Amino acid sequence: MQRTLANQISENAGKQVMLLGFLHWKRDLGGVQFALLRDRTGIVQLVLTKGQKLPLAESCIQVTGRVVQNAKAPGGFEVLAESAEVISQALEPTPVEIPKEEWRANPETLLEYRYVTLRGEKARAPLKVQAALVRGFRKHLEAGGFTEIYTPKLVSAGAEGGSNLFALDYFEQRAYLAQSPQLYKQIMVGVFERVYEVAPVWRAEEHSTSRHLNEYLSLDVEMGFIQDEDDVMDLEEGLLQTMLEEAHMSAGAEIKLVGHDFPTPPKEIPRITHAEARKILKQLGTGVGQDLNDEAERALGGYLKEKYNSDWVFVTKYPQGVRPFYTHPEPDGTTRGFDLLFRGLEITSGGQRIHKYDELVESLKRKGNDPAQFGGYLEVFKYGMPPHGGFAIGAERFTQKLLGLPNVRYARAFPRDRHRLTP
Ligand code: AMO
Repeated sequence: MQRTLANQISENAGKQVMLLGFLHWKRDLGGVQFALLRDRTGIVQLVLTKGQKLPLAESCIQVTGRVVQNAKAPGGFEVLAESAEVISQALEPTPVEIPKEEWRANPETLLEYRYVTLRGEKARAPLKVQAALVRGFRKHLEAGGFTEIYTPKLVSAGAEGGSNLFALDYFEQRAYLAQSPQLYKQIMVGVFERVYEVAPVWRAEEHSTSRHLNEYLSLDVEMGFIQDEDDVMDLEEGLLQTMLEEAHMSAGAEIKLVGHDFPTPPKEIPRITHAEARKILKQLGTGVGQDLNDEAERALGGYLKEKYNSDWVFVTKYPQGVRPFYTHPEPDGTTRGFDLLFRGLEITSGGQRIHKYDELVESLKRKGNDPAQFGGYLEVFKYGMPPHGGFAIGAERFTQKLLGLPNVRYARAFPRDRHRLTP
């Protein structure tokens, strides 16, 4: 008999089915036993008679039986099981009860036993939504003539500056884990004009926060022959629409399960300059530094929601002091660098880049870098580089904010943070 999946139960009402999955939960009520079987698509309620013996929760089972209607069962149907065979037996009870504890248990416990707690429906949902977002990302860019690239993750210099680099021994040399594919994606603009990458990056963040990971998935885009950074923001607007549509389409059940107010795709995102943002924040009485701190980002998010009913805002024209060396400067001391805030949190940085050799060398020096260290990157600017720009979306942070997760760690299967290297 062919396998029936949990999400195909209703269309099989009255029929005999064979299910494969994990024993999610069981309860013995004397004369009759209830159980839940979980597969990749969802959950099915099983009704078993007293004699049928069930293994420990999370064992893999094969069940055959008839589908009947029951308004009280999840999805309105259940299976009267005639046989339940164990395919792979769980050897021990799970450290937390998967159906019950997934959100209520202490986060430390959830993360420590992630290899099994991830099986919970609500625990796995963000990963499914994220996979859909990434699929939308690829889909939109492929349609726009972008080529997927794969850049080195072992590098000789940091692209983003700062001290958050992981160093390692590379034979006789010092190497680093890539903080971003920034320099390579720019080089690849000279090859394909339009490129993107979906890959992990590493940041040695000393502090443990609910928004920072030490390893995260960076969704990177770079495109050539632009006028200015507005072209890049236009691209991101369309891209976000496709990403959210794909999530709605192929992870709608998971979005519903998490039960957060998932946004509608943004048609047009308000763009305000950094100087305007600072003015607004001053009026609101929020302290601001050169870079917008978390409190400022949150306050700005709240203000824009009220004023434009928008969950999204591009903050543009950041000052030179707070942007990396590759950012295209403006004569007035600002840059063509922007951030995208979603519900008061930065989920993207981007901008137009410097594409002229001399200016790049100058900018490197101004930021205290030794141009000799950037040899392989700098060289390419001697051979004609178009005006170009791009951005990167932090996949986990975006997923976290979209789904209202209390911690960015829940948007990564096996998060790496200040104190966690396993599982
Ligand atoms: P930036 O350093 O701002 O820009 O990073 C881009 C986006 O990545 C996410 N992010 C993080 N997510 C989780 N944990 C972290 N520690 C972390 N750090 C950053 C955020 C952020 O907006 N090269 C530029 C991008 C570009 O200009 O194309 C860069 O990496 O969502």
